[in-house]
This record gives sequence, C-alpha cells and structure tokens, in this order.
Amino acid sequence: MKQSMTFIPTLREVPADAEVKSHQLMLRAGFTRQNTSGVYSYLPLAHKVLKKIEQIVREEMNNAGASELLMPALQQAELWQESGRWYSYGPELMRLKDRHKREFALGATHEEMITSLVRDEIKSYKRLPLSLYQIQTKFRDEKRPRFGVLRGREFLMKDAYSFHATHESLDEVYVKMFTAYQNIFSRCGLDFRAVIADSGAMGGTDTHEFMVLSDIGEDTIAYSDTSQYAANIEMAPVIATYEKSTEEQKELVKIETPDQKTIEEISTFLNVSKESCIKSVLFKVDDKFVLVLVRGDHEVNDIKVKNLFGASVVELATAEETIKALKCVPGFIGPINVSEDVEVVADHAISSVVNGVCGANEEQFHFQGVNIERDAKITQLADLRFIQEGDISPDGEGTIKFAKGIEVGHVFKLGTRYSESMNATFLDENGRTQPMIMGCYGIGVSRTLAAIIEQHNDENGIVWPESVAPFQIHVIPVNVKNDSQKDLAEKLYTEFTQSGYEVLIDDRAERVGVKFADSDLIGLPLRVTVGKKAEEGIVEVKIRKTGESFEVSVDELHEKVKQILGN
Ligand code: 9G3
Repeated sequence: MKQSMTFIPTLREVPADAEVKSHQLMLRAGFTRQNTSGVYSYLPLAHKVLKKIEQIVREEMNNAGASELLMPALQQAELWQESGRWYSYGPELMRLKDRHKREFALGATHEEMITSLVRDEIKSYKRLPLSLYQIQTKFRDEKRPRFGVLRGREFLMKDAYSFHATHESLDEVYVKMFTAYQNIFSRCGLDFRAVIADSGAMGGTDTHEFMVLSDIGEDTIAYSDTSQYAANIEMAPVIATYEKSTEEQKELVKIETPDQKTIEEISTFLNVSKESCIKSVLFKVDDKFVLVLVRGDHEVNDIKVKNLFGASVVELATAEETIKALKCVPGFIGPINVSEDVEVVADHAISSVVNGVCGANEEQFHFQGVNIERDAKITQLADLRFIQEGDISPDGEGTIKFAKGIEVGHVFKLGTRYSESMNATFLDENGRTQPMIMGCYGIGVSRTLAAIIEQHNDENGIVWPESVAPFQIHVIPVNVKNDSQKDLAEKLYTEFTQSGYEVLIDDRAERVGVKFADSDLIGLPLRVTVGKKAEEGIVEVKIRKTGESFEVSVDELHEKVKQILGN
C-alpha cells in the first residue's frame, strides 16, 4: 500500500479526552476516529488488524469444530419476549420500530436468535453436538462508554454457541473452546489469564473469563502467588477460617457516638480495632430487605449475596429505604432489634467477633459488647465478603494477590437456560423429548485490538506483534525528489511484495522527521530506510521492537529480512 494514496490521518498531539494509551495511540496513529460517544470508525490500518485477528479466530474456531454463519443484527422483539429478556434488560438493549411500528432489538448478543434458528431445524440427538459462530457487530447502549473501543456502544464480537444432548458433550466442547481461546490470545501476542468467573448459582467451573493483564483493566483478578489459581474477584470464594478470641463475653452496652458513622470513625472514636467492628449493609434483594454483616475490615461482595439468594437484582438500599426498613438513618444501623421483615445474614468472619461494636438502629448510638449469636438473629452464615490480598488462595496453595485485567473473552456453560424458555428440544436415543444443553463463547474482537496496543507500545507509539501487524515492512524513501532513493525504494517495495510480504511505502513528499515519527507511531515490525547511501546500494534496517538498526547492502537485504521476520 502507498501512503500517498491511502488514509492514515496521524496526529502530532495527544488528544485531551483520550485517557488510556490504546485510545491515544489509535487516534494519533490514524487507526480510528470517533463518530459519536462509544461509536468508532476503523480506518484502513485498524481494519487490516481486525482482519488479522478475525483470521486467527476463524482458524481456531474451525479447528474446534465450529461452523461460521452470519445472523441478523436486527432481532424481532418476539424472540426476546420468549426468553423474557425483552423485559429484564433496560436501556442497555437498543430497541427500534420499523415502518409498521413493529419492535426490534439491535443485537447485543444472539442466544435467542441462534436458539430459535436451531430449534426449528434440529430434532434428533443424532444431529448433536453442533457448534456455530459468527463475527459480527454488537450493540449495547453502555451508560458510560469510555477508553475508546475498549468499551464502545457498537463493537465487533465473535460469538459462538454449542448445542448438546448431554452435559458430557458440553464439557468436551467447552474444553475445546477453552483451548482455542488460549491459542487465539497467545497468537495475538497477549499476556492473559483464564479466570474463574461469576459462577451464578451453579458452581465454579461453568464459566471462565479471559483477562488481558493491564493496569487500566476494569476487572480485578484474584490470583495465587504460587499456584495456577485465578478468579474474577467477584467470584473468588474465601476459605479463610477465623479463630475465635478467648475474651470473656461482656454485657451489651448502648453508647453515644455522635456523628460517628463509618467503621473508620467508630474504630478511632472508640479506640477499637476494625476487626472488632461489625459492618451492617442493607440490600434490596429482588423485592425484600436483607441486612448483610461483615467484619469491619472486610467488604460485602454483592455478587455473592445475589448468588446466595439466587436473586436477579441486588442493590444497596437507599437512605429512605433504610429508614423505612430499620427505622434508623444510615450510619447507625445494625442487626440488633431488627423487625421481622428484614432478614439478617452474616459472613463467616462475624462468628469470630467477640464483644464487638455495631450500630444500635438509633441515630447517634452504637452497641458495644456485641456477641452476635447472643444478641442478634442471623438466618444464615455464608461466604459473603470479597477476597482480599493476603487471603489464603481458594485452592489452598499460596496467598492471593490482585491484578487488573481487560476482559477479552468469556466462555459459559449455559445449560438449558434458553432451550427451555424457547422450547428448543430434541428426541434422545430413547425417543424422549429433552431440552438441548447449550454453551456460548464470546470474544471482543475490537476490544482485543485495543488490548494488544495496551500491551505492545512504547514512548514512540504502537509496537505490533508480527502476527497481527497491519503490514510487515515499512519502506521509507527519505527524499522522494531524489531519483536514486525513489527508484530503489519502489524496487524494494515491488520485490518484497512479490516475495509475499505485506509492505507499506511512505512515498509522501514529507520531511523525513515526519516520516520517521509516523512510522514509529504506526509501529510496523520492520522499517527499511532508503537514504543517502542508495547510490552505494546500502539501506538501513530498523527493528521496531528492539530499536536495533543496521546498514545492509541491497543484495543481502532479502536474506536479512527473511531472518528477522521468519516469513
Ligand atoms: C443484552 C445486553 C447486554 C448484555 C447481554 C444482553 C452481556 C448479555 C452476556 C452475554 C453472554 C454471552 C454470547 C457470547 C458470549 C457472551 N451483556 N450479556 O447477554 F441484551 Cl444489552 O453476552 N453471549
């Protein structure tokens, strides 16, 4: 490709509203432009990278036995009404009406679509298992789109779905997909971890997220410092046990604590440790109030609360709801003398608190000498806190550390969640009608592009891994007005192209400083500069990743390039 004829609008300055490296570099290196909030165009260089990533995805999906198809983005509302999700999703699901006022969703995902497609055609266990995938634009009206294409409202996803007669069959395909994902992200040059994700009610092995390690990642990974264990912090179970202090039980005493509301304030005001404080958090779990108790130095994990009750919605109670439910303003609530219609549950660590402190359900007052099993009515003790750094790893090996991650993939065992609600059944070998068992497997393709940039850049720009670089070689004639430089550069461009390399030539009549700065921004693996020594048949080769550069005579050049690019 000739730069004088394509479209790579590079920028000198760092755009002010781009907060993360990948967003800044995609704008500066002329890979993308924002059309509106969360909506982007992928310019020619980004488009070539997307195609490279897609090609890797296709090879691995096909190798895992999946067949590619393409479903509509326009999804009739009836499909989502059948699964019930038309009503459970809010403004994030983009909806529209056609000319006949019929309602549609813009595809945020395709479980309903694929299930309705398969149920009409597959009736016998003999046709299972079946794995299908597509690579297609998805629409999700994110409340806060940010970080460029990392969290957009329109993005490119590979979504795969598998259909099975048995759970064993699903397990087999799940492993194949898991392996395919490891291959995909490795081939894209990413440093990633497969982490156990929110298991919902089922149990920890039915969903994994693939996280690219990055400080700007929005997800927190809890991983063991000595074993392979890694989980999304939302999911990581806590197996720590707590020794009960041998302290004598004291009397319950109500004390005045004027304006002391937080654990920090109480612990300082009463000169007690945070571990001996009881943090009471009121939630609305579906349509009932639940008071969750955790030790003062811990945090409530709302996903674990949701899973404990199998709820679909868990939200912090508002101040008004708190006053209504506990007859007390926030900051002084606690588990003692709580009305019947508030259920009180506690994290395991609470059972080790002796003579603790908690809110008195009376403004400006707390209780001291609290011993929960004596003073309060707990309906359940459960693992309800977030795991913390230093906790023992849930597999019993090593201690937990945290890392931030960007979720680029997510694999699920769906079970019969959609086949039952949408009546996708098959006849098993005994002639009995059964709901199909499903799996689904997603990769954020456009997000993967940005994640690669997050992990592969330096102070001068992007440093593309060769496997996904938009081109392999950047040929740069220093001065296109000098015939020997211009002719040699064009000769090399033609020869490399004929040898099967993908070559970009900067044939613009620009100053060399601009060409080198743009070349570093765009970040192709190899640069061949044709300058003053063109008459002597000498060019300069530069390796983008290491910065190493050396002069090479034209007759050794092809061999040298072959060595470096390992084509
Ligand atoms: C929606 C909207 C947003 C959503 C969903 C539905 C996330 C939704 C989860 C999935 C599960 C898997 C197939 C590929 C892999 C992921 N956000 N999810 O279902 F309507 Cl607005 O998408 N789907």
